[in-house]
Amino acid sequence: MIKLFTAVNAPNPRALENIIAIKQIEVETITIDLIGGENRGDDFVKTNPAGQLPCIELEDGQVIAEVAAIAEYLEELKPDPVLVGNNAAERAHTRMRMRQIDYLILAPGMAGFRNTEGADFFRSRMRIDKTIGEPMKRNTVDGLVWLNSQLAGQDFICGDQLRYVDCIFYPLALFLSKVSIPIGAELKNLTSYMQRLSEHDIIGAR
Ligand SMILES: N[C@@H](CCC(=O)N[C@@H](CS)C(=O)NCC(=O)O)C(=O)O
Repeated sequence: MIKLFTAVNAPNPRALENIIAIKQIEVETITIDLIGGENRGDDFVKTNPAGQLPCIELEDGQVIAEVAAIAEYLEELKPDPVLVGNNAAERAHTRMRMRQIDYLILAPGMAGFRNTEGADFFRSRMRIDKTIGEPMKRNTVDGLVWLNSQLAGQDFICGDQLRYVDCIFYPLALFLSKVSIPIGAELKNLTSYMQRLSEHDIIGAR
């Protein structure tokens, strides 16, 4: 059985748990103490050299990190329900959206948080530079404005179907909105989207 290394109350682990639950894939769950730094300890870094969560370990011992890469793997393992796409063009579209969301919103958003409100927590884990925090947050807000425009007339990030990008974006954006970068009420397409996802029985639960 696949082993899932996860953590409580953390948005990237939550994103993968969403995908696994939607696809109804049975996994053995191993909870790592992220707050206590177990993910950065010698033992766990042997499993995932990136020292982050989540990751999965396959039956042959191979470890895969990065939620989007794991989502692609799980889609090949169990294509139904579809979370990447039904054909080559749909799959490319989903991957395009994931890259855009990562570059324009999630990467600057997490860097913004880690270098401001999160600095004391992350200082022992990575290089912290408070001068980059606020510019990163401003870039994130620009990304949110862009995403708001892209969501006009559609229910999900890739169109009218839920994709793994939604499973990832929602918990990350929710987390960032609570701790660091609120979503402006004027971004009506985006706030409606967040409301819609909060009503999803798996993604919005807890
Ligand atoms: N891009 C990675 C992000 C992983 C990540 O940032 N995980 C966070 C939890 S939300 C983490 O491990 N933080 C603790 C740390 O970096 O020490 C993914 O898709 O899995």
